Amino acid sequence: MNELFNIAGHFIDQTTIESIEPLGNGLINDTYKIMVEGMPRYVLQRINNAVFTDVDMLQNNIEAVTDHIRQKYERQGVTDIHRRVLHFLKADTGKTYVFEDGKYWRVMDFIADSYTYEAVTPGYAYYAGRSFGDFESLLTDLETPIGEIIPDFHNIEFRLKQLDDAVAKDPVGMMREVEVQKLVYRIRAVADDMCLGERLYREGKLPKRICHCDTKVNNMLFDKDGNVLCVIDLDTVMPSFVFSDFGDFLRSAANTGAEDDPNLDRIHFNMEVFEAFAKGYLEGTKSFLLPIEKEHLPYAATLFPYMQAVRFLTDYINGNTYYKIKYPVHNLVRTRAQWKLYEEAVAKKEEMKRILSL
Ligand code: GN1
Ligand code: MG
Repeated sequence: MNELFNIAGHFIDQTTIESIEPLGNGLINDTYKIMVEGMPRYVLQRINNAVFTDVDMLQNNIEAVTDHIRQKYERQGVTDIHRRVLHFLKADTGKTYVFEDGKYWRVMDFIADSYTYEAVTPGYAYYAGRSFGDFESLLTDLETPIGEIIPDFHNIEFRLKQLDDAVAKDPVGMMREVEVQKLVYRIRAVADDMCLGERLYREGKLPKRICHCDTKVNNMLFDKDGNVLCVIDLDTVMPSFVFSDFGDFLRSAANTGAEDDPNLDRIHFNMEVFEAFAKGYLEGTKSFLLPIEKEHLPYAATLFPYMQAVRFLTDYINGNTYYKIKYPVHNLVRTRAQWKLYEEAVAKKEEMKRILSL
């Protein structure tokens, strides 16, 4: 705890802090809220620098994105800007992060009276679609270059290659498990189809845009009436296909079960959430979305559970070195759940096309 108080002291007056408490369910960074006068006032985060190896680039990206959005809101006369876009504090080092004892930390303002959800109703999904669409739209004219903070982050060919490497090395002997072998087999059987996006890109047909790239439901703040206040967790903002934001939101929001649900019977793909989210997303992106991007949104809805299954299984085979886990087979349970969701999404592809009038 003392460590947290000392770190916070680089950003704010340490004597005003009442307590520092854990916040949220992120799988990568460690997040805390800093309590001042009985209220959460700031968010303190330890940046996982095994995942984000270039923290300077990371914070430059985030500052460029938040400054750009803030300026646009100012020009548009938006009144509650401090609730609509994240604001990172400068430390006594002049940067928006500090490095101490081998760890990186940052502090941002806490947005009061805001809520995060692990599941949403279709109504909320509509607002979320609109907000992620608006988010991409606001960034189409960003001139500051945004670095690819995790190279090939949503490149499924690369993720499959990582799986191949894990299978070949098999560092902890997981390939002895028949279930793991079967999952690898199933993943590989459809791999070519799932790499469609990368092929379209190489053929020069599909653009990359500045995307959020981690559009899980819980990366968005809502107000008490269900309106979206603010898009959060901006670490992975980088050039990607729009499929990233469309697909990853549905991966979490359209899943009727949990991301790591041990009961596969609970996992279905909710088409009402799909329809509402797609409506909002298409409205938000109407100024720039190309027909080829729209046409492949159903593919995106299947790609993200697939990619997440590949990533969770790879981590399981590697001995759980990337994602935080709560029990030894957590990554295997997550893989099963994501695979089930992938199958459910595939079964709904024709219906998705109908809804999108494709
Ligand atoms: C990670 O940190 P968090 O929980 O928002 C991951 C995402 C995965 C997600 C799976 C940098 O996001 O890509 O989709 O877990 N972020 C990174 O829940 O790998
Ligand atoms: Mg998050």
